[in-house]
Amino acid sequence: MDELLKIKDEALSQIEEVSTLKELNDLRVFYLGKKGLMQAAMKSMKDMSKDERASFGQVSNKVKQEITQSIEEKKEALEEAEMNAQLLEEDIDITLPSNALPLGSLHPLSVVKNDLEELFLGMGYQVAEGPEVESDHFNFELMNLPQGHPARDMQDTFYIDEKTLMRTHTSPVQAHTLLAAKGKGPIKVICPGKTYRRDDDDATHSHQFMQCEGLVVDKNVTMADLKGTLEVFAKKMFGEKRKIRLRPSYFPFTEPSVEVDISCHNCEGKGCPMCKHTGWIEILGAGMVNPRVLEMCGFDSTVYQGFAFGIGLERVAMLKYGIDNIREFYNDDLRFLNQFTRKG
Ligand code: FA5
Repeated sequence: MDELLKIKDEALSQIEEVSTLKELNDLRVFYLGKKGLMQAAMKSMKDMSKDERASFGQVSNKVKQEITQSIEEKKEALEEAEMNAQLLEEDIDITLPSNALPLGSLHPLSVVKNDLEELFLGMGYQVAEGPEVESDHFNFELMNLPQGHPARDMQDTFYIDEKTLMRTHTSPVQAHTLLAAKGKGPIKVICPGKTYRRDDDDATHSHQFMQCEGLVVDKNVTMADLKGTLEVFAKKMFGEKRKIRLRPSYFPFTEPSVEVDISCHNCEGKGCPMCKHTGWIEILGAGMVNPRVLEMCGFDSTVYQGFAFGIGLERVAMLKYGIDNIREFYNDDLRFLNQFTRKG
C-alpha cells in the first residue's frame, strides 16, 4: 500500500514538472503502460490474502485514476500553452499595409474597344466577329468591289493566295452577318477587330490597325438614324460638347457615303495643330448600305434599308488620349502602356 501511495506522489509531482507533451507521454508509459510501475505493483497481488487483495485493488484503482486524471489535465494545459505560443508566433498584423501586387494594365486599344462595346451594347447592338484571314469574295466582291474595280486601289492588300487575303477592313463582317440573317431583319451589330493593309508605316498609318464596323438593317432606316447614332457615339466618346459634321464621300458599299468629322476637342473648334487649323477631325467613314450589297447578301432592298460605319480605333484612341504617333500602340513600351491603368 505504501508503495502505491509513494508511486502516486512521485507520479503527481513529476507530472507537475513536465513541460512538453512528449515528456508527459513518457511519464504515462512509465507509470501506466503495460510494463509500467503500476502494472508491476499489481503483480504483487497474487501473494496477498483475499481481503488484502480487495483493499489493494481498490487503492490501486484510485491511484491509477488520479494519475490518469492528472495526466489529462496536464495534457490539456500543455496543449493550450502550445497553441497560444503558436498563435503568438504566427500573429499577423492585419492593419499593416499589404505589398501591392503588380497588376497589368489594359492596352489603350482594348480600353477603346471595351468602351465602344459598352456604348453600343447599351443601344441594343450585338457584337459580331469575322475572320482576319478572309476571302476576296467577302472582303471585296460582296462589298460591291468586283475584280478590277478601281476602288480596290483604296485598300492596298496583303494577299495570301489569289483568293485569300488579310482583311483590309471590318466591312466583310457585314456580309457574314447579312448572309447569316437569311434576308430577315432587324440587324444591329458592331464588329471590332484587326485589319491589315500594305500601307507604309508613318505617324498615322500602320500596316496592322483596328477598326470597328457598325451595321443596322431594318425597315424604314434613314440617314437621320445614322447621324443620331454617330452623334451619341461622338458625345459619349469625346464629351458632351462635341459636334459632328457629315461630308459627302465615296465607298462602293454605301450609297450615299459620308466622311464624318468631329469638332476638335483640343481647341473647341477654334483651330489648332491637332485639327490642322480646321476645327474638325475626321474619324470615320459611313453611309447607307448600298442596295446592291443587301441584294447580294440575300436581302430585299425594296423592303430593307440600312446604315453602316467604320471607325478607326487607333484614330479614336489617339484623339482621346492625345497620342501623336500610331507606332506607340505597337512598340510594347511599358512606360507608354502603364499609363492606361485598369478601370475600377
Ligand atoms: C473603310 O475601311 C471602310 N470600310 C469604312 C466604312 C465602313 C465606310 C462602313 C462606310 C461604311 P477607310 O479606308 O476610310 O474606310 O478606313 C476607315 C478608318 O480606318 C480610317 O478613318 C482610319 O481611321 C482607319 N485606317 C485606315 N487605314 C489605316 C492605316 N493604315 N492605319 C491606321 N488606321 C487606318
